[in-house]
Amino acid sequence: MVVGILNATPDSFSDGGRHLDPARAAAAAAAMVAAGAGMLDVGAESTRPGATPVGAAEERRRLLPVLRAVRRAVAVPLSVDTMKASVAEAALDAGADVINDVTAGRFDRRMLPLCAQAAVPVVLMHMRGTPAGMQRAPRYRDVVEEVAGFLGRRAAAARTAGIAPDAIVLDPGIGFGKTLAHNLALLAGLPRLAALGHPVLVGVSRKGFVGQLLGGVPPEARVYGTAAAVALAVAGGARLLRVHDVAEMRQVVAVADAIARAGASA
Ligand code: HH2
Repeated sequence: MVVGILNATPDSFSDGGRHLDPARAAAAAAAMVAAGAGMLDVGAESTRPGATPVGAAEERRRLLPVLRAVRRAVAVPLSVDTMKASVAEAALDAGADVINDVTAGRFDRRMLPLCAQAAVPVVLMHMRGTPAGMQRAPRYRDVVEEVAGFLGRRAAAARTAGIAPDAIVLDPGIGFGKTLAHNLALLAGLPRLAALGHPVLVGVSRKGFVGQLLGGVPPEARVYGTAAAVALAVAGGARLLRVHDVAEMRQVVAVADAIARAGASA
């Protein structure tokens, strides 16, 4: 499934400032669904490296008008990218269907119980540190094993909180406290994460590691590089691909998935 990214933020690294206005966000959402997005991920706090955290009141003020307008505009499931249970609760009241927590329920202890009580799926992502400082010399002994261990523990915590196993989605957190080498190792090691038994979501879209591999091109010029990473993520077992360029990545996913399935049944 292709998950379209819609950031109701002034400062996101790629689409910052473009979808703060509810009417514009709704139009962008409808266009992404028409282009083949099976879900949309709406966020109101940037988590790019060095981003300034926002308070819950400000996050709700940005998010809710956009979320309500998007909810009226499209019928696909909507996930909300937040680490705060109070924001998640308001978002679920406004029609969200899934919670995407880049801290995997560690920032706010009320997050996993809330998802259990509301019976909604949750995305649990790996991040080393916090967005403010996470790119300062991150180190791992074995990044794939450490991320797999972390995600396994967080999935267990989610099950203990009462979330159904098939409602738990795991995400290696590409770019969150990782060097280029760590990101590449994780993408190459996706089968190890898929073997944890939960659907895997991967977010590589226009990210810094793609720019690094392409000599520093800006986010808008990283579409083909993103396509390569998306194709190999599908081959590695990713089931959900979080992307900005929905029409393009829909093609990439359709072809990569067909080849991966042919290989699996051969
Ligand atoms: N990446 C970003 C934000 N949220 N959530 C999940 N589950 N996985 C990711 O890889 C992920 C995420 C960062 O990308 P973006 O939303 O485009 O930028 P920003 O954080 O600047 O808003």
